[in-house]
Amino acid sequence: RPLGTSADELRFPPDFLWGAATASYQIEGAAGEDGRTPSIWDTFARVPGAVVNGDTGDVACDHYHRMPQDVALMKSLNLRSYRFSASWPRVRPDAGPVNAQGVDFYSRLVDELLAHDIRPWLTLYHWDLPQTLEDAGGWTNRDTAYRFAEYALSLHDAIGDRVPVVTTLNEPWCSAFLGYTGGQHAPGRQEGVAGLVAAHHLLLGHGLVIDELRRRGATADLGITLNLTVADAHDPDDEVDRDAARRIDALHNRVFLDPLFKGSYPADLVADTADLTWQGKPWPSVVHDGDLALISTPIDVLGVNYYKGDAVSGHPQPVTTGVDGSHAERATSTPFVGCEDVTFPSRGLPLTAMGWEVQPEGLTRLLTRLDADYDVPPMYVTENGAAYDDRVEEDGSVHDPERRTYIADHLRAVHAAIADGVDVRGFFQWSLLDNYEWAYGYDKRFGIVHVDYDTQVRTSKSSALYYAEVAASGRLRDPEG
Ligand code: GBH
Repeated sequence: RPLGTSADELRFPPDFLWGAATASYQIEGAAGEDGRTPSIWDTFARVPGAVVNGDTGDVACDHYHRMPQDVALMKSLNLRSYRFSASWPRVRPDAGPVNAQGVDFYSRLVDELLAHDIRPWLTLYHWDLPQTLEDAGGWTNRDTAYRFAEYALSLHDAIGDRVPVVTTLNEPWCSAFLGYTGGQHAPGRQEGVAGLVAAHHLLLGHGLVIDELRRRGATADLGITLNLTVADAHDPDDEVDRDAARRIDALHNRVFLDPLFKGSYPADLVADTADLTWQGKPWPSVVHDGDLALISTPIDVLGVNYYKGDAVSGHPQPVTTGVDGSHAERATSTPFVGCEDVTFPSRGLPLTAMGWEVQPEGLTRLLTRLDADYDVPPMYVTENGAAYDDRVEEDGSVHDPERRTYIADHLRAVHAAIADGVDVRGFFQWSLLDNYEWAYGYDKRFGIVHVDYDTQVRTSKSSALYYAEVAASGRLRDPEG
């Protein structure tokens, strides 16, 4: 057995993939350079009240101009893989013809990674839809799925031969339900059922890409990344709470998992949403014959992003915590369509700077549940991490003991799932760098590397040094030791 355990250290499989992740709009900057046109996030960031401090990704971490140094930084942290996303409006400005300069940036990035023996992990879509497509209806327009496939294939033709892992979508739940139902994310639409319609078209885009890449004989591992939750009834003996937890599980997890791995939408979700119509017809009319067969085309890897689970109640609650949109001035609706009655009570667990409860054991339960309930391919934790209020000391160092503990506790949770026989093959820190935290702007720092946004100086936090040691040794030691 590859796994060894002793009282004070846990050993991971020797080929376990240690990595860190970022996303194009969150780090690149260079928003108007080399032919890139606006995405929905460039637009949304300028809507008054949409983003804390009105922050935009215009400059972000200036990674577009500092890419070689950032790859050297990854190497110094012993990373074996780097998960990044490509900007659609950089590769195909206004969703039009391919932009050679845009493609060249990703081509140089991939070469730089390979030269440092760091495995590139490409995400095709991490939320930056070309604004021109949103102007035509965005993800509520079926045509967007076909445009996504067109973009994906053009990027694959340019760099696919050098990229060993390609995932289509990052967290379609956020794109669909924060973008079109709750309105906390771009494009900021608060249109209830539109989230379900967008979710279907995102899944269709995923299926079209996987199917077409298979036809072209792609050699890369292909997959998708989902953000999943563990929805626990606040009071497990209360039927109303149990039913609320079931509905949140359906609208967060199974709405994607079932089409991908069972080729159908969950019956309870369809029944719950039977009254919701889109363009005058019941919303499932957007599901055409053949769509679910495409969407359930087998994949090679499943990316799982985990930050926290949720306690769920069907009763009014005085105290809620970590709820999406709780900070937003303008978005007042829940991303869970038809769940206006659902609340997320605090469990009194420790909180990160996001107000999210720290719940590492949820990650073990999530991975184990996926393995039990679905015929999943090998899984990777493609994001996990935490925001804390870090500051640089006078000697130039950044001490973040809470993040070290957070990392250790979640790696222990992954180890427990592997020890239970679940096939988990890698782990990516969110994030390599402090970056643009969407509706929270630069206010929240998720990096294991600190970024000074005035000087663009990068400083590895003590958590980065801890993670680098784990990555090099494959062993998890006491974070305080
Ligand atoms: C991931 O989302 C993202 O993939 C990544 O880009 C992001 O930086 C990271 O997590 C940290 O958040 O309060 O209305 O603004 C995880 C799921 C969904 C959690 C959106 C934060 C905030 C919504 N995220 N949510 S809102």
